[in-house]
Amino acid sequence: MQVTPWNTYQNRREFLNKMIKIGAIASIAPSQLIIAKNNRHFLSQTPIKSAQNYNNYYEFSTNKEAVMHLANSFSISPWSISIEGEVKNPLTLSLSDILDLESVERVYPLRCVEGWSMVIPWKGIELRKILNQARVKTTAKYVKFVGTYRPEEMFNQRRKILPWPYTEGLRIDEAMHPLTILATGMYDETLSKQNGAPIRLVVPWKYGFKSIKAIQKIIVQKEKPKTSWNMQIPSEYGFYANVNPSVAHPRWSQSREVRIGELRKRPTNPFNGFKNEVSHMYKNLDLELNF
Ligand SMILES: Nc1nc2c(c(=O)[nH]1)N[C@H]1C(S)=C(S)[C@@H](COP(=O)(O)O)O[C@H]1N2
Ligand SMILES: [Mo]
Repeated sequence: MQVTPWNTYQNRREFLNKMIKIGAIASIAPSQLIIAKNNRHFLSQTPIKSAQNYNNYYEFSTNKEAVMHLANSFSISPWSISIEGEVKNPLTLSLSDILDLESVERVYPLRCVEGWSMVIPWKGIELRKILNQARVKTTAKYVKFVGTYRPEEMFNQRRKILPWPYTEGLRIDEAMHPLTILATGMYDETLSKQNGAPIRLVVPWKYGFKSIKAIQKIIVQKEKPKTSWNMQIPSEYGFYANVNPSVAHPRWSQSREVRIGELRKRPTNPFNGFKNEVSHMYKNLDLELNF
């Protein structure tokens, strides 16, 4: 039997620890190489701990590491979502109604407008499933998503840092796109509170702020909805917010991003890698004006 000398063992262990610290192991483990549906890029998942410890969720805190602690006492049961507005069949679905629908699993990169990204394996349902169930009228042009207003549990809502409740919106064709999902889980677990439990939107070709957490209402409408970030700082956060490396944020470039766990920046992909799937929706739109 061959015995590994102690110092070799020790060195290897130190090397391994270092690699784990910088996330390099996670990016080469072959079992973690997964191809997103319709996406030709190989994606290695961000470690679950990073996805759960580093969160934007302004209702709780603007400190990313504090969110997981502050969201802990947020109560998410019972929960229901209403689908209303320009629909023939308005619905109120409980969380268990939603969990009974046909689910999908999707590995998507999440690109924050701040310049970092993570690769997260989601579980959820396609949004178009429940929009079809509500029977959207032909007059419908947009969908508005309303988050939760509960300042007694979401302490940061006592500060007027954003118009509350957190509100987002999509054009109807974007909402009906098969890549657009409502997530109820990630990494084979129930969605954690800091990630938007019990149910949040995920729109993979748009900046992360479009993917609103803890949704209570989905309102189909004729008018373009007013959205929280756009109302707060219209010159920096547009309605479309498609990931676009060639349109800079007024205060920083969007051409590259830091994948959490990696050391070097990587180039940002147009539409976050989903150009083939979604660019047809924007043929008649100036993407510099409609940022
Ligand atoms: N309700 C709500 N949803 C939200 C936010 C928020 O502050 N409140 N932040 C957004 C931003 S800026 C990002 S980048 C993502 C982060 O999602 P994650 O914490 O699951 O990675 O959530 C988005 N959804
Ligand atoms: Mo973000």
